[in-house]
Amino acid sequence: MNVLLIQPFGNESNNNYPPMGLLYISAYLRKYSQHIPKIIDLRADRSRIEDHLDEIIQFNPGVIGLTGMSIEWSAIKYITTYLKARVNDNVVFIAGGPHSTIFSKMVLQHTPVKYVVRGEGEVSFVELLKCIQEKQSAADVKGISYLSDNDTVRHNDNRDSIADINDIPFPAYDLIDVEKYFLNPHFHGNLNTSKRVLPLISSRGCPFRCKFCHHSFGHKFRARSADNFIAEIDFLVKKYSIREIQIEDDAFNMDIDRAKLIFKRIISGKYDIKIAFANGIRGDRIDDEMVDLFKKAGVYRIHFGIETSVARVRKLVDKEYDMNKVNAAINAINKAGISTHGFFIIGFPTESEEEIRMDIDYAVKSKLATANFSILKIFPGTPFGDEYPDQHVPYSDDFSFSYDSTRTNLSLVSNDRLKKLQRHAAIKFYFYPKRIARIIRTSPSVVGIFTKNFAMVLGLILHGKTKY
Ligand code: B12
Repeated sequence: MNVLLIQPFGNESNNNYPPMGLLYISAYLRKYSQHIPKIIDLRADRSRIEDHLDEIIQFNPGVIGLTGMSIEWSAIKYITTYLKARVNDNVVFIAGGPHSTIFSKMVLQHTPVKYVVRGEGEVSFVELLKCIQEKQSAADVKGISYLSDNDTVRHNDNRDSIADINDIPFPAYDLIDVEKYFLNPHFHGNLNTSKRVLPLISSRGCPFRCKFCHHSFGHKFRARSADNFIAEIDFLVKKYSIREIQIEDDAFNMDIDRAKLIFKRIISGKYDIKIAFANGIRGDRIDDEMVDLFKKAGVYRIHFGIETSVARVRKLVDKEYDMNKVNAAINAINKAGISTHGFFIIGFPTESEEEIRMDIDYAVKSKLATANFSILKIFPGTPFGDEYPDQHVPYSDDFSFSYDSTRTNLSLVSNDRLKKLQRHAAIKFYFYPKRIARIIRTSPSVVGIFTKNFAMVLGLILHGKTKY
């Protein structure tokens, strides 16, 4: 069966991060089925679905699948409704990815989507396509939700995670025009040393239970072997001459020995690439040997998910880590000349203005080079979402789902005050002489950081929105 997979482009999604979810399920599809995948990424070239209609009709898909974050919800709705009216009636619409996983009912009731694949999608998708092709019921396919004949929403049992992720083939980059992403890459943290940059994922899952997080890949940490991961770097360097990788794991250094082995292999492989930990790394699982390996291997930027430095709030959020170890890691990495970034969240339930200010002071005085201060969103499917079932972020527009909106606020601070504190945090953090000197010293491209990162900060200060 021809399977068309679409990455939507929404008003709020101003990045051109490659559609990793679609690239992985396509590769898996090709390895474990006869189906023929095709990917259309509207975000990569800011194109409209209307621009691709002829191409879609010609491909004649049996299934059309969409991915997307919540900030891309209106685009998911528009694209599925637009195509439903123009492709033949037998086409089955399927959705997956962060938004559809946590808002499966909303997606099934407000779009022509017949099935939602929740969470890790590879195995569920292959099984579901088999049912669709053989016109069998999908009632026993784990990990999916769908509209039953009487239009009630059915959620089949969750699927166990893939035990050995070394079984999953490398992302199917041949299904996209990779050169297009090298034109003006702005992925994660929008800071890159080269335009020939791609994201890599060396593990899935995170054992920690931070209450605001989706835990997209569950709590079991499943790691690719160093051989498997290095083979992908080798492939991307040889095939696409990449000069930089951005590691997107949720918990890359859970297994410290594996992490060190990977970096020893990158060093011995002489790949001459730059590396960023764009989605954060566990600051409490870093030692001097790891910092040394990072430096030698070309790591130039590391993000830390600090979220809050205030002990009472960290406990409340189940954000377990030893702050002394995290501070020691930030200091050592900064001393090694590697640029550091801190993710902070303000507006936690019962959080006071005083606690938010304590957190801002911590950030300002820290050795971090850059930071961003997001405002908590309570999404369904997160521990906070279970704890506050009637406080899920209400939808009025895609910005509602952005970490810059104040659509959910259970803190002791008013929405306006919270927004003012977010601006105050950015101003106090960035307009601090020592920080400016640190940014200049540790940034791979001073021009880049002032044009891109400061533009992001100014956008937040002036317009209350972080433009990625
Ligand atoms: C890289 C990243 C980014 C990138 C781009 C992400 C993107 N997809 O476009 C950037 C930096 C731009 C980004 C920004 C934001 N992000 Co972000 N990001 C990530 C991160 C760390 C990795 C994404 C990734 O590559 N995952 C790996 C791929 C393989 O996973 P996947 O896409 O989920 O695909 C799998 C399944 O979902 C499924 N699947 C996916 N699509 C489909 C489609 C079909 C048809 C099927 C069958 C299956 C299927 O199969 C795939 C393989 O198993 C994730 C965390 C995570 N671990 O995923 C957060 C995450 C996606 N981000 C999140 C959020 C909230 C944001 C922000 C909105 C936060 C903010 N500041 O406001 C911003 C938005 C910024 C903006 N305005 O553009 C949330 C999403 C929540 C939601 N409901 O949308 C996540 C899940 C983080 C979290 N743990 O809570 N992010």
